[in-house]
Amino acid sequence: IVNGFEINISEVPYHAMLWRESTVGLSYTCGAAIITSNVLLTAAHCVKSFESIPSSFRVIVGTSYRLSGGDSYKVSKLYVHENYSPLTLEHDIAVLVTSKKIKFGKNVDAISIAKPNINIPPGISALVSGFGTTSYQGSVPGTLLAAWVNIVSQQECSQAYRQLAMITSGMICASANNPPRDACRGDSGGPLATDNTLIGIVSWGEGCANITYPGVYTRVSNYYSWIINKLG
Ligand code: 4AZ
Repeated sequence: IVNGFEINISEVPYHAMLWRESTVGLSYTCGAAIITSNVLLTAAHCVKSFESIPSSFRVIVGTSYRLSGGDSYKVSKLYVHENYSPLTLEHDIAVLVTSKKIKFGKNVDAISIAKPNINIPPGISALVSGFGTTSYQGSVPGTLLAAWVNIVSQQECSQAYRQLAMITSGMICASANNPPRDACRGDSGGPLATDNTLIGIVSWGEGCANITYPGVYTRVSNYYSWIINKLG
């Protein structure tokens, strides 16, 4: 998160970290958001390469610290969107199912997902949280950061990215200025929330906190039925 503020996990109890276990050890992978007592959402690009080994992933919930505290749960199932494209970054969403029920409390809770009929007017503010870098070439913070960003219209975002990429209906953009605030590397998969509702998943962008290029998020409301289907 660039130009964010330190936030206590109790203010964003739906925030989770995704780690991956390999022969080399555990490595921080991405953010995620708790949506039920055993289901989280993340970005497809966070997990696509290891789709066939869900048990290599752990989610850590309930901590404001990157390297300490919280409760760890093994991932038992992982669903990457069938139409996810690493080229266009369309449908950048995945569902994680934990092998045990997540224990909820002051620091751990689920967030409602945006329904298909939700109205998200350009200009409203939403909170993005994460353990990602504080600038594009910068370092990772030890503590959870968050930033308020403003929703950008599809037209304005498409115009900003016209020479680089397509902004599709499955994406939602947000940015903030003075100082420029944005998600950055390592924030991917993490939540963009407003009004106790998950509206976005950190997906991509051209650099970080570049006022020319808004941050791009997966538009959760577009995937409501897809998500519900995976819940079984
Ligand atoms: C990344 O590389 C990344 N500013 C995530 C978010 C944004 C840019 C890059 C949005 O994970």
